[in-house]
Amino acid sequence: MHLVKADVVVTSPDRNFVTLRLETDEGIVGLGDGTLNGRELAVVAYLQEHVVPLLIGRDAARIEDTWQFLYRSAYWRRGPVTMAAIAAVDTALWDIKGKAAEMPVYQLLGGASRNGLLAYGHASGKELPELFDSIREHQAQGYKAIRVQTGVPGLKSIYGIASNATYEANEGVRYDHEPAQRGDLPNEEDWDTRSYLRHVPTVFEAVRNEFGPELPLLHDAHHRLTPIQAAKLGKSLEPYDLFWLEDVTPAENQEALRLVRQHTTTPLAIGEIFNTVWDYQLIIREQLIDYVRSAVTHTGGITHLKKVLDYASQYQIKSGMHGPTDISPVGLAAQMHLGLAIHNFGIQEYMQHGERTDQVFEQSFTWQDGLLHPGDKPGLGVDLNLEEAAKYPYQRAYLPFNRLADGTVHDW
Ligand code: KDG
Ligand code: MG
Repeated sequence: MHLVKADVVVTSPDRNFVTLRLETDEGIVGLGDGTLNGRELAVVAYLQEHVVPLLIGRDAARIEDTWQFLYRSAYWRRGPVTMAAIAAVDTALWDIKGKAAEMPVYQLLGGASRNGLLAYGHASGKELPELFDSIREHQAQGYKAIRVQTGVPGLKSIYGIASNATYEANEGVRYDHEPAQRGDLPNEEDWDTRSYLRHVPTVFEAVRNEFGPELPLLHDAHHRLTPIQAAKLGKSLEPYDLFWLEDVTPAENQEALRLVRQHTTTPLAIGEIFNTVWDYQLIIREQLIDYVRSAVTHTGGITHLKKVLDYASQYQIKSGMHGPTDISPVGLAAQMHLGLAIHNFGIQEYMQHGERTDQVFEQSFTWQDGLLHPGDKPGLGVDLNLEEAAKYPYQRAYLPFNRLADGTVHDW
């Protein structure tokens, strides 16, 4: 079975998505997600200019060989653009293999290791009352684990707090809490580490007092701290028994986590901006983390992320795959299949896409009693409705960035 067609579909129903659509000579269609939030067209160009011409005529069954060929023959390795493009091809080939075998992808990966995937949602509120309402709403929707983000005194806007109120009010659609804001320039936000470090433990104390000790709680520091600040935060959150503390230090410096680890037993999660197993080499071997945050979409697809997670399993490190809305329904489905199959699944981030997105991507997963399941349709279980997709052309969008009070650019 050979590939005869490869189209890169860009659509922006609630936000931009990049989907690779492969077709075989037997008429089987496979989908792969290559969305890189705020840099979408770089992946489109990489795919269209450099990858698609190499795919036509290739044997669709040779997933590992195609992965190695795309990775090694480029000579230039790693990086988010390259790895998202390879992920799109790899995921689409798994979709094709599942359809050809008439099996859901998780069966090809060894079959289910569990009945469903524990998922966490994003509760947020600028102040405590809004935050508590948001946690209750998530519980009412069935979430059994909840990420908690709040405002910080003195800061106007901050990562993780819904800034979609205006958009919602104006356009009547649900945007999300992780905007790559549509527009010609990125939004500027502000940041103050001392205020954040003082405030966050008080929020978790209030949440534990209100919701009790059982509810698994997570928090994302989003790369904004130095190692010693991160160590301090981990220590100060210990009484509130977090499920994990995410991205405490900028991901580039993996050795930073040694220092954090020496000071705190709060579990650590990292890796949503990592692309390969080599980014994890030191922190997995030295057991500096507890959860791998990589997404199928940004880590070379199912083939490569499975290798990362198999390596992690030797050290009792589990998966915590990245699942905000900038992972498309295709990418999310791919990681549900992977998460269902591997033994060292930990938790799946699940933010829920908007209605328009769900019309463009027809999905067959289930979400019941706080557990996700990818469903049993052959392949990934997602169809792309091309007519719907064509209604929503690409819109330029940027992630926000931070400046300190003195004007210095800071991690967002
Ligand atoms: O595109 C950036 C988002 O994917 C990121 O901000 C989301 O940190 C994130 C998370 O944990 O979901
Ligand atoms: Mg994160």
